[in-house]
Amino acid sequence: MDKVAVIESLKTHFDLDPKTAKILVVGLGITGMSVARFLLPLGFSFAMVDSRDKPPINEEFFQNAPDVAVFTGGFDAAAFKVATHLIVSPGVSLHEKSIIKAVANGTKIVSDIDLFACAVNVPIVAITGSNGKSTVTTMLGDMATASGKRVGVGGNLGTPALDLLANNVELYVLELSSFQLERTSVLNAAAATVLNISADHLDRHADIAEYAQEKQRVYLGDGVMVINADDVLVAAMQDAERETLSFSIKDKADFYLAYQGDTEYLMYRQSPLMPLAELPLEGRHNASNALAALALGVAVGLDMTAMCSALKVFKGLEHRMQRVAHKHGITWVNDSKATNIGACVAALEGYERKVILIAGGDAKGADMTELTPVVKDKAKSVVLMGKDANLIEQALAGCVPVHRVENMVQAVQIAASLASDGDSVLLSPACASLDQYKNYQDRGNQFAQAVLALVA
Ligand code: UMA
Ligand code: ADP
Repeated sequence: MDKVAVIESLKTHFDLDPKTAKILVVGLGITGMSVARFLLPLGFSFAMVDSRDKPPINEEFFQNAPDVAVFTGGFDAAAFKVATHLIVSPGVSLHEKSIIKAVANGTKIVSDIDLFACAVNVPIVAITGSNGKSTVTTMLGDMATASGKRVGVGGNLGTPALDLLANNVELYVLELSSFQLERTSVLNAAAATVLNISADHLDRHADIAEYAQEKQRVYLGDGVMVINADDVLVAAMQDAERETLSFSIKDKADFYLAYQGDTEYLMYRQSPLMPLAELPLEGRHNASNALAALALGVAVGLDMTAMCSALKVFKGLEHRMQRVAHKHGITWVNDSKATNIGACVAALEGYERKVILIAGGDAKGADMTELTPVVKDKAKSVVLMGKDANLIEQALAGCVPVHRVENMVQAVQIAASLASDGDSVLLSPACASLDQYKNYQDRGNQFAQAVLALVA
């Protein structure tokens, strides 16, 4: 990293000058720590704050950075008052009183993604959307590696963007959440996409229009816009002045699906790329994900043959439509990462025969009646648990038998009693997990354990 060039860029875009800036890093999670590791060697003075009483503290870092003041157990008013810049972690709402007050007093908000964009001089691919971000980000990372590129893959996926910075990287692929995007003003990705928009995080965004607007920020700059032509909210984001690549699983687009003879192919304009059947993932939504990844790859010059080879061996990610067991004619599928309605709908739509659905958890303010038509069409019964089970039960009233349970072991037991030969039992909760589980992985693991114990 050329420190002088990075500081110049930070000064130009954010007035961030190590000689004058007083930075407050908000959040001591992995984002906050990646920011701290970035700022320290550039000579910035900064403090850190976290509202939690016991946030994770990296002792080793603070031993080597004795000048960095740390405030925990609330947002220290004095720390906010003196700050010229706040670098706010994605888990902290911009509607926090201390942040609103600071902004009103002229303090600037910067994100870790802004800092990253100022530090990078190789292409960035930015991926957002309500569903499929992690899948497409990982797919594209694999495609880049198969094309012989040294690639850094992370962001909301897990590794904070700033922790990816390395001298030899030729391409960065970032998954970005709406929280990361809402506080980002400099990105200029070489290629970017909003994969789809469906209701999510409405407990943190005013409404779906505001949520879509935050997602649209992924297209900031003048890079190639990769547009999902099947999604009206995304298609409306297209800018006629900008270079665009479209994808669709319904109609003709730059990347689309078409039959040649009896075989359905992934297509790029007039060229068949590979048979869809060679994509080793369940569900039409994964065909959409593959087309999006191909479009992004073409936009940054990856090799088409290498990209298709990577798709043919892509195994998918854990907790997304993952087959856990097939025993006594019953298939058990873990889709615990379906933390919103859109993902659950996509999962159900992939089935030809009716399934037994296990759902429920924290609905995050979403309107559960959006589940009703597809559940009616694709589920023969529904097992519900968690904080918003009532809401879902009301939404499904009269259209499908509903069974209420307290925990995953009960859910699996009752699903087993309802299932017969040839059925699938699908955990696709349409809700966040945090009301009952550590995270969606924990929920998926508890499902898998209960299933394996039952079928053993
Ligand atoms: N928190 C406080 N007070 C604070 C700071 C944080 O209570 O002062 C809480 C937050 O509400 C949250 C937790 O602490 O519950 C962590 O928040 P954070 O902003 O410190 O998060 P990081 O550890 O930095 O991780 C973040 C992303 N987390 C969130 O957006 C909540 C990670 O996405 C991401 O992988 C990581 O940065 C690297 O970029 C996780 C996530 O759940 C996987 N994302 C949401 C999603 O995918 O739906 C958006
Ligand atoms: P994200 O990172 O956006 O949460 P993931 O790839 O982790 O996306 O998948 C999350 C959930 O969404 C899973 O349940 C998965 O089966 C589902 N999903 C993946 N891609 C899509 C898509 N294109 N449309 C709808 N649902 C999808």
